Amino acid sequence: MSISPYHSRSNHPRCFNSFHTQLDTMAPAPESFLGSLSQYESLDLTTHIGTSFPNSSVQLSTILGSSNADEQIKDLATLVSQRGVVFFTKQNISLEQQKKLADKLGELSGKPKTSKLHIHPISESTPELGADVSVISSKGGIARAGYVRNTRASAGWHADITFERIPSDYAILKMHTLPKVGGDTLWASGYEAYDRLSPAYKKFLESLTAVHDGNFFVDYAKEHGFPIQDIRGSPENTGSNLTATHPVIRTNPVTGFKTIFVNKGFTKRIVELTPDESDNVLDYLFRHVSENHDFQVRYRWGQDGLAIWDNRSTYHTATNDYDELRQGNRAVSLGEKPFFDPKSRSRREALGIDI
Ligand SMILES: O=C(O)CCC(=O)C(=O)O
Ligand SMILES: [Fe+2]
Repeated sequence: MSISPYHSRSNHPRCFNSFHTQLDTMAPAPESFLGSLSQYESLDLTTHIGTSFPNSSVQLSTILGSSNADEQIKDLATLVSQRGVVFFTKQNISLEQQKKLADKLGELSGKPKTSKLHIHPISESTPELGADVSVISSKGGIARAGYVRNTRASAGWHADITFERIPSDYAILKMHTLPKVGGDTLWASGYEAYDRLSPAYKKFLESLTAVHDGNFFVDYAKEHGFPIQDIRGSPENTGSNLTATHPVIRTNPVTGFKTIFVNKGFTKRIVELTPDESDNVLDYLFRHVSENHDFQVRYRWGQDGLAIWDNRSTYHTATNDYDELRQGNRAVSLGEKPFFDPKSRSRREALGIDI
């Protein structure tokens, strides 16, 4: 059963203000995004982002081994791209299966054949699991390389590895070690961030490109004495200069929706603007994402909880409010070279959402 604002009559977004008096005038609910996954219990955690499969009887390891695995994984990719992030409870999936799933999500939703799992530039710091897995740890490494204590929590908002010429489509994080309380993760919707802008501002942003820079990882590697990985999952992701230029508004090829594609973690400069103008626009967009809590979802992890997100059209940030060990493993898949299709539609346009 699915409990979703888009699927259930009483929660249909068009009806929020008028449900009791105007049932008869409601537009039909848009199609479900679940496809073959509708056989499992799921619920949407907020209107704009986040769907959860709360029952641990739903195991991704079983889905991977099922006779219609490809159909279910393709539907999962669609669901993740539509809802931004999808959560699973108490997963027994192995690391090898997690990597396979990350690769298949993109493969079955049309990524280029040359796009494999990402090898993080500083993954040499965790050689024991394989270069295509990132350990996400409170002790150090990838998740801590850019972290500065005593800055605002909102400084942490990012999408993964956007400094790559071929950045990520999907990422899967499974948490195996958690503090008793704290260490939540938040995600925000890039689709809804775009949809909240005025038509004039949308059009302005659609003409721009931005530089994304991950060279702080190079500094971190130097400081800790390990080399930079210079071949990173795609023939285009090579070398040790971790910068790329991408469109500011990007089309997600799975949904066809427009999304804002700049993030506080990596985006440094809008190419077509003066430095002052660029700072001003980027500051506005970063605040737009971090200050609109009505297109964010906050997730409290449970033991062996797992999240899958679409890095093309969401942002995320961890919550640094604990001091025990917190650890998980992440697999990041590479997608397509980011593009903007001027004929693509926004999520609100396509789904007829008007709340
Ligand atoms: O620690 C977290 O909750 C998220 C870390 C992160 O940014 C990631 O896994 O990509
Ligand atoms: Fe991340």
